[in-house]
Amino acid sequence: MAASSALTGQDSQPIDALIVGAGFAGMYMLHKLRGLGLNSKVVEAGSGVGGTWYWNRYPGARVDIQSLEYSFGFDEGLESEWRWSERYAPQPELLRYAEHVADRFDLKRDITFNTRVAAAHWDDAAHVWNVKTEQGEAMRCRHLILATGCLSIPTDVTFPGIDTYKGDIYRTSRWPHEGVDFSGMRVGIIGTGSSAIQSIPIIASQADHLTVFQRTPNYSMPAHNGPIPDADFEAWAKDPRAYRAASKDTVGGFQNEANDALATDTAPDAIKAELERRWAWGGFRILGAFADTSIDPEANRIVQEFVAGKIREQVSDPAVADLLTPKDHPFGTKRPCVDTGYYATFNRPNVELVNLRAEPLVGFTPDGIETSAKKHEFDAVVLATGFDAMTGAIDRIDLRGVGGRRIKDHWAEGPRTYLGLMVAGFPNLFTITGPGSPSVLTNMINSIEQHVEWVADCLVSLKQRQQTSIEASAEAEAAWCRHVAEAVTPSLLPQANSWYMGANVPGKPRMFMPYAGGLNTYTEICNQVAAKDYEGFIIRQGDRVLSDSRQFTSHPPQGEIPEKLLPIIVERLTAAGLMPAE
Ligand code: NA7
Repeated sequence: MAASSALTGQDSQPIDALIVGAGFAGMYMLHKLRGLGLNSKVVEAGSGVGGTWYWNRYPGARVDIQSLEYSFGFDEGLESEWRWSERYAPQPELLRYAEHVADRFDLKRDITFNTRVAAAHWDDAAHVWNVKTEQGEAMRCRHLILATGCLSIPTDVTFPGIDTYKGDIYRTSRWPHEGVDFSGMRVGIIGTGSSAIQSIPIIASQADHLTVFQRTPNYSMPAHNGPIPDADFEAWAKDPRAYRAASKDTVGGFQNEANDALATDTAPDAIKAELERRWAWGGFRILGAFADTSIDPEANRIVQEFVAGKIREQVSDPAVADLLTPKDHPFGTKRPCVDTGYYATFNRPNVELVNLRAEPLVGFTPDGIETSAKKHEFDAVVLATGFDAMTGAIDRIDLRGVGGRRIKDHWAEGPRTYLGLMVAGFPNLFTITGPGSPSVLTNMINSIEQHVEWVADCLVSLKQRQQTSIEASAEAEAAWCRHVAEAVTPSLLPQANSWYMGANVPGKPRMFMPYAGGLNTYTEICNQVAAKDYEGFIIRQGDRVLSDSRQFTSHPPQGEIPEKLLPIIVERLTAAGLMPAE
């Protein structure tokens, strides 16, 4: 109960909104609310803005969506004055962009840095959030907006004997600001996810020797990075509004030339030509090659084999190429990586691949890492071991809603939300790109813009009508969770042990967290919900309930489903209990 909460008894006037996090989401949220005359502040754990791009400074860190699309579109002045240097901007440039946004809109005067929120308790009587930071500061706000990022809390992975190791240990997600020079060193790296795949080629080019400890290989496509071709820039610059609108009106929030054709209906020569063309283009374009690869295992196998062939082309030792080829998950069911020279790095004489499946990691020694087969000596070790994705930054806050209910308890079987935006029993709490929203399956900037604008409209509507609180109904939350499951179940996505499923964190409930129905569909649903006077939400003025529509009745626009895929879809939905058996 709020009455017994340690966070009551504060007498300061509540501000309209407290935003947690000064990454792209928190910055735009602040700018937007300020423009609407709402008194808003941000607290940020780091000493600067940028979120992901503030923390992840490992060598080779860069965005994997093209920069022309991975940048804000909400302000034409900002858009026209910034010119990206490369197709896929490197982290330092992304951080400069974040700084530029903060300066241009004078955001820092309302951001408190080096401050992490420890607790936030809803006060049932006063209808405000009482917030406490790890630094001991107390704040009150009507609305609490978590812009805490989907990949911001590293997993707690540790290894026996790690404290005895005498060399340096670096985490990709907490890289020293001054950088690291590995020249002349023997280096080990644990992990082969995106962070490792981006950093391995650079570390290998500096170090005397690099040992890569791989448990599970990932699929990676070449970025073919370089300056933005003039033709691409001109196509974008001709009408950036139209370009952005087209990006947002896609499943992934970026342009991918999605093809309606089915691989299983296409002649082998034509498949090869299409996949080659997309591979040469680079990045995620291959994901849109055929409409059935995300659903039909047969179609997916065609792409798997194509990519395996590409790995063999790049890696001269066939045994190493084989080890680098994923075999445990369909293509695209874990976030594919986008690299610059990753596979070719294994042709270097100073790079060695250790297969932890055959030679498990025993632990650290004072001099390095021991596997069941050998002791490896290192001057430095890099941990590229991933994140407690989507929920980690939220459930680490002592967050308590109505009646003192803790978010951890509410999410004991996986994160339940309504639209990925709000949680039943947690009034006036918003999550930007939260679980249950398209978020990590999309271009994050476009998802952020859509969420920020929806939340801002909602707060304006509440204020105009002197409404004090909005809360997702339990019924709407349950209906949304079911819809999230319906959206992903027909696909192959749940078949991988991915961080999308919470599979990389021991003990984390297995549940596919992001909404797989597409950013375009999702935006349409959110707009319908708002247009129906926030259906599925309970709106109050003080204790008085003003609107209580409870049910979520909005429906996603129905796209055409190729007839050939229907039996697979029906079978999976039926097996999951999401469709009655005939
Ligand atoms: P990822 O993609 O979660 O990769 C983490 C890697 O670390 C992965 O290869 C893991 O192997 C490996 N790992 C984790 N724990 C261990 C232990 N205990 N022993 C050995 N290997 C381990 O994180 P990233 O930071 O690379 O990328 C995250 C996202 O950021 C990425 O998807 C992009 O969206 C940007 P495993 O697969 O579990 O066998």
